[in-house]
Amino acid sequence: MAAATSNGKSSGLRSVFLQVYARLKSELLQDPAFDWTEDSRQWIDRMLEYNVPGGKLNRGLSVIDSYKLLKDGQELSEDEIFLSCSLGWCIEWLQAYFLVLDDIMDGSHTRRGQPCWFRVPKVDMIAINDGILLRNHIPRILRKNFRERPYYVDLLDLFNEVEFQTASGQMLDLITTHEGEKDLSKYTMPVYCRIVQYKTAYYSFYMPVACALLMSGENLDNFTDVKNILIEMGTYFQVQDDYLDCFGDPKVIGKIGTDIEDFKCSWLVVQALERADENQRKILSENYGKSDAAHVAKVKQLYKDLDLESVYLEYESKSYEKLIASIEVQPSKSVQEVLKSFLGKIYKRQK
Ligand code: GPP
Ligand code: MG
Ligand code: MG
Ligand code: MG
Repeated sequence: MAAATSNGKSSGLRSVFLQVYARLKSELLQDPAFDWTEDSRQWIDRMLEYNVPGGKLNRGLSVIDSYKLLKDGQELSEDEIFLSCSLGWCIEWLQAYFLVLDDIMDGSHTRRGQPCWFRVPKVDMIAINDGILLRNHIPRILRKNFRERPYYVDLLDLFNEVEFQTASGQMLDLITTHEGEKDLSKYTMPVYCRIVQYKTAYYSFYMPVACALLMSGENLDNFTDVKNILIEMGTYFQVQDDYLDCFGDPKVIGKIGTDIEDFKCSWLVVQALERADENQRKILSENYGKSDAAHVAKVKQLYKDLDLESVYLEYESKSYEKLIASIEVQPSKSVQEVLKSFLGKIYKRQK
């Protein structure tokens, strides 16, 4: 582990991070609270390998990056590296739990370049229980490794709060779809922002920085400005997700979009509705939310006719400028660095 501590390069960090994953997995597979059999151990091992480490790992790695920046670039001890990596993995576990269930709810086909877990032969609805287990692994990792730390209770509280916010956002995402099916004009920008703030921004953006702050001994109540900036960043990130769902390359993003088929309140449909004339609105209401390729193609053509690509590029640069401006008025230089580093990871992303 020591070799990678000194340079702080992200490739080295990544390999240290993956070593910590192997250790956490092995601890979970020997959890004394369960009477393991060969089959059950194999199942969890395969389920974890399939769902936990295969993503971009942005959220998890951001905990370590942020913690380092908060320590003003000081060398981290072995202990600090292990702890910050473990918290990073707790967020990756949370993400795996959400994605396994989200893919069932969205009827998705692929994720991270492979079939969604519930589509794997013999998995099917066992995936629901696997999602519950992934969720249960988090407090077990925290108990084993953080129980004696002064911020243990705050960590548990953070994970509980953020899970609640995300599940509430998922509910909004799902029930808004029913409203939209009755009346497409319900899809407006304020409705959209509320959904994505809850379903994506808290767990993907606020959470990694909040973990690093807690590890640094900070009180999260003193960081509401930082939280608001991270929520803005999370909203921008979900706009990118929605854009890539339709216009991204599935080979690059690792998943095939389903937002049009699923009648989602996506950023693209909100923008289209703001710009469509009567005839174009008719095209939308006749074709949006249907699963066959011909209907989907009509919606995509309408997005092209309305030049939503330009609207998106404009939105990207405006959001970036706005975020940088609010970051630069932050009093702490190291907090500025944390936020800028996070923003740099997602600006103009293709995957
Ligand atoms: C992303 O939405 C939101 C989540 C993954 C949160 C799910 C929350 C649960 C409580 C299950 P998305 O459906 O747009 O993501 P993707 O495009 O990756 O499927
Ligand atoms: Mg989904
Ligand atoms: Mg979803
Ligand atoms: Mg999506």
